[in-house]
Amino acid sequence: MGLFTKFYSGLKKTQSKLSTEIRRIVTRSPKLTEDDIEELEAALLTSDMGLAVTQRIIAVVRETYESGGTQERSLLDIAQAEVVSCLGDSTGHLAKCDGPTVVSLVGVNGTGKTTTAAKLAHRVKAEGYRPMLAACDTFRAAAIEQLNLWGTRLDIPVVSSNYGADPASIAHDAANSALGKDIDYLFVDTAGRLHTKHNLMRELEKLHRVIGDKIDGAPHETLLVIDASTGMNALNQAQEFNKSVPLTGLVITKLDGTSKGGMAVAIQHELDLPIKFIGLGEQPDDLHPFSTTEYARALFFEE
Ligand SMILES: Nc1nc2c(ncn2[C@@H]2O[C@H](COP(=O)(O)OP(=O)(O)OP(=O)(O)O)[C@@H](O)[C@H]2O)c(=O)[nH]1
Ligand SMILES: [Mg+2]
Repeated sequence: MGLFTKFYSGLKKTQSKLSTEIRRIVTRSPKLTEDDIEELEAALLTSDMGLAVTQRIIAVVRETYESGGTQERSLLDIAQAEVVSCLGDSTGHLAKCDGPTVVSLVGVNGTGKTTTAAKLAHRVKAEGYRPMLAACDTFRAAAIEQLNLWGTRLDIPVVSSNYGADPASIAHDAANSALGKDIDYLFVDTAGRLHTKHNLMRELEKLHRVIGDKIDGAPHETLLVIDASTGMNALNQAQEFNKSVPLTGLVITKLDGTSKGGMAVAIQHELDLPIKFIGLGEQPDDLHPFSTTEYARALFFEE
């Protein structure tokens, strides 16, 4: 299945809501009225596209319709082109350096960090690299078993310890193990934490410091994992996490379960941080590099 087909089926909820609304507006009358424009604006905002991008789309729609260009370009095409022009044409990828590349997954509780760590490890393994997982969530019940299960299922080594152990000491051990075993990618699964809890943020800083002492430049990627249903509160999460542990990118998960898939557009537009991957399901293959053009195509696809 090509990337577009995957995006399209993963974003079905958002796409069908948007296209149904837009088709309803367009087929109602041959000419767009002020009411139609308002309804279009509401439809875009309901998908969590954000005010800035929505207003850009609306401005181009007005311009095109006022200059009589209705026949050439449908509303869906205009919206798609505007989203690409707002976000630029880019596709997410992971950094790779000499020796083990360390990728830390951080974020608030339940966003999909552990699943994303496993999916990423699975992904680089399929590309021919040697991955390893570090179970640095020693806090939440069953977190260690959860990562170990993924390790068994995907045949990927996991470094873990006991509940209550210092996450930084596991990171230290995992770094040693990765260096000793010629590992290409070490994925660090961290505990969920609220960005407002200062002691937990300090703990995360320590973990990163310790791993940086063992492996030059580590962590090379710090990815904030965001649940798509969070909406604009994600901006706040990103800003606060970024103050403690400089982020290199975002992963947006659970886009398959929401009709608010426009939030990826708003987030990418508002933050000076790339969305590197998106989660479109619970299975190992359901993580995809974020491509702005394919995403925009899938959002505004006309069946
Ligand atoms: N539908 C869907 N479910 C997802 C996706 N990513 C993760 N999940 C599910 O979300 C739930 C939470 O995922 P975890 O990976 O445990 O989340 P976490 O951030 O590690 O959670 P904590 O460690 O408790 O903070 C699980 O049931 C996952 O299967 C996704 O992209 N789509
Ligand atoms: Mg977890």
